[in-house]
Amino acid sequence: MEKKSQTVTIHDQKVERGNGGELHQFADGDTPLLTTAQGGPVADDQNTLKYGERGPSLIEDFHFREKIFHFDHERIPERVVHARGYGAHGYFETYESLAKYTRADIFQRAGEKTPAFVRFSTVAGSKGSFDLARDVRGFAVKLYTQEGNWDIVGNNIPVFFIQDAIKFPDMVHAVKPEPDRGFPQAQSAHDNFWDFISLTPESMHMIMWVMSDRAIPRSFRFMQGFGVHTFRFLNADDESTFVKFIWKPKLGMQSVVWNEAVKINGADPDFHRRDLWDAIQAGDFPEWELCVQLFDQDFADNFDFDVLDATKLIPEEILAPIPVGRLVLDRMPDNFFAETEQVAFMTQNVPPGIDFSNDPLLQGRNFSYLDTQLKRLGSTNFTHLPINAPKCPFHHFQQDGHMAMRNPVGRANYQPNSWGEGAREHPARGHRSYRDEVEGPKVRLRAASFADHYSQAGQFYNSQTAPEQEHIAMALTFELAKVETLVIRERMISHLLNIDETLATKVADKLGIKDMPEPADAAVAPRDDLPVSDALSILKNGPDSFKGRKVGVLVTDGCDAGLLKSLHTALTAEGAMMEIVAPKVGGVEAADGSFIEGNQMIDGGPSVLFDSVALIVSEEGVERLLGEATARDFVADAFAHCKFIAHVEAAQPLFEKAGVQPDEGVIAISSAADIAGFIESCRKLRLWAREKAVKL
Ligand code: HDE
Repeated sequence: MEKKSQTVTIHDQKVERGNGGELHQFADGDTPLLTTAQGGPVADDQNTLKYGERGPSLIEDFHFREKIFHFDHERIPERVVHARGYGAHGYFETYESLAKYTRADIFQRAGEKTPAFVRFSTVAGSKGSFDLARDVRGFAVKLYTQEGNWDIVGNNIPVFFIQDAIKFPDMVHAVKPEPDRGFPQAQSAHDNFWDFISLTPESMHMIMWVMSDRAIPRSFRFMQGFGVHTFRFLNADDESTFVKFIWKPKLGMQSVVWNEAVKINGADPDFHRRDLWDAIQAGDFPEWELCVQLFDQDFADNFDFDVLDATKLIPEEILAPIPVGRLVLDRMPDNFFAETEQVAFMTQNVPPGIDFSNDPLLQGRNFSYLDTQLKRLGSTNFTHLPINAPKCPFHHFQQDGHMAMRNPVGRANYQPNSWGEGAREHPARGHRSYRDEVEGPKVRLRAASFADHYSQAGQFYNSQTAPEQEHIAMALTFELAKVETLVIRERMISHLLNIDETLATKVADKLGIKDMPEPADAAVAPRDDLPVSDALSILKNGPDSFKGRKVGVLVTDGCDAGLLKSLHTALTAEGAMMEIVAPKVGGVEAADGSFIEGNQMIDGGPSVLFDSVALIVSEEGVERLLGEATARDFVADAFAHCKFIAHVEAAQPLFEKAGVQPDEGVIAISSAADIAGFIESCRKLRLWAREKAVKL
């Protein structure tokens, strides 16, 4: 049948409708011509080629077949760990020359800026899992230095579960969904994980960290990063200094509470990636300071623990971190897949002047990261992808293979050659390894110096504030309560007894374990003389500013627009953000007749998405809110999560309805001076003193 087309106008554009109602918008003016991947112009992208209007499709339709073929192959294997991640571009700026310690080019000149790409991630969940899982966060930094790419593939926790890389597949299998049932997703609260952990005492220090608030960060912007292993700096004379890397966020650290995390995952599974996106789009560029802990062989020999053991850290009070530069993230990728998904981090990417230690975890990683790129990116030529290519000149004779986009030019593709062509190595400028003297038999043995699994776990716990200790106990209880096999719960209690007796007793009590087990057999007796390290606590190192945080303001028709404006001005001056939460996202009409647009409707903007909240409502508006469960939850959750709440007098009935007994963190505002007081309180981030009263 003859095609009957009809021209209609959509968004001021003349568009043709086919006889099935489908839209054909033709290339003209600025609209480019749609082509196949071969560059062939396409006439119709709405209908497959058929024999007759209602007849079978034709295999001859090369445009259709190419389009579907490509679509079918859009996915590449997700990372086996750290699948869910989010990246951003930025730069690293060197503070001072570190030539005394390292000849790495990046550390030679003060003020030098080096392009960087960072990818944050969770470990256990798959690519589509939620952001606020209780988990370690990956903190992987690629620095495109003038002497090749340097990847610091770290985490937001300075220690790890295991000491030897050979245990990694077991550890990861145990935390991933159980293989017979295929769940739980992105959670460690299940039998397999705790079975493995309870049979692996070396994981106890890490367990204290992942059960702490470090594992539920409020934002990537508010967490520390660690290189974890001991590395080496090598200077021009090949002298070695051991080094540990720490990234410290300029905005300070902050975490959420577990009940909040659970709700955030429902309200906004992309909470962390949205936060980074929003901050960078708003020009509020997150920043970290790179600090180094430097030490020599003497220090290593005299330190309480083995510096090659990745389940141990060196307390900052013993070895002060020295700031050596800053990392600023100021640009989101143009395309998530091309950059964040295809970025290939590798621990073995080190420039001259940076070298490895013999940490058996690091040594194993140096094999894994190259191997995994071939599986994921499908070709040995993954360095040809722009995100992975060095930004300095490079020359080598590697050629051909899948998707080879750069091949050697000229006759010589080998060295040495008689043609005088091609690059040559340079002993002075190239990467040299530290001339480490090694001796001993070939053995499969764990060093005796790795055997103390409990002392630093206890030190971590003892260094926390009371609310943080309580959170650890609650997290352990939550996780172990999901474990169905009683003997695993008990085994964990027996380990906790070696870490802290009060903690063990509390968790056992909450789990309803009546007969306390014996403490686990310890290869080395746990020490109780390790001093408190304040650097290990989040709350002891909180920010003294509300900068970078977000207030959710619940408004109704008839609200005070002037007060709202004053709040907005004060928050902007503090460097904080504000979002309007309204009964209808279209907005509300204020008492003075002005119109206030909403950013969220109440259902979509629960208080868990904000660092603190304000209730700027009218009496009539509140009347209507009292019947809304979401409005009551908004207030009840903000209170239960120990947030500061600003409110106008008219909001009172909402507190009653939400079952909230206002305390000093519930702050009445009616003037600019009150608002200043509210913001002053918000700098403390949470009113932890309330936590006992709300007993989450
Ligand atoms: Fe990884 N790890 N890992 N890891 N890791 C990977 O590499 C591995 C370890 C870390 O955003 C994989 O490209 C082994 C410690 C981060 O793309 C894989 C061992 C630390 C990322 C791999 C470890 C990390 C990875 C999976 C034990 C903190 C994400 C996909 C010896 C210091 C990087 C990939 C990104 C990713 C192996 C232990 C951090 C399979 C064998 C310890 C941040 O190669």
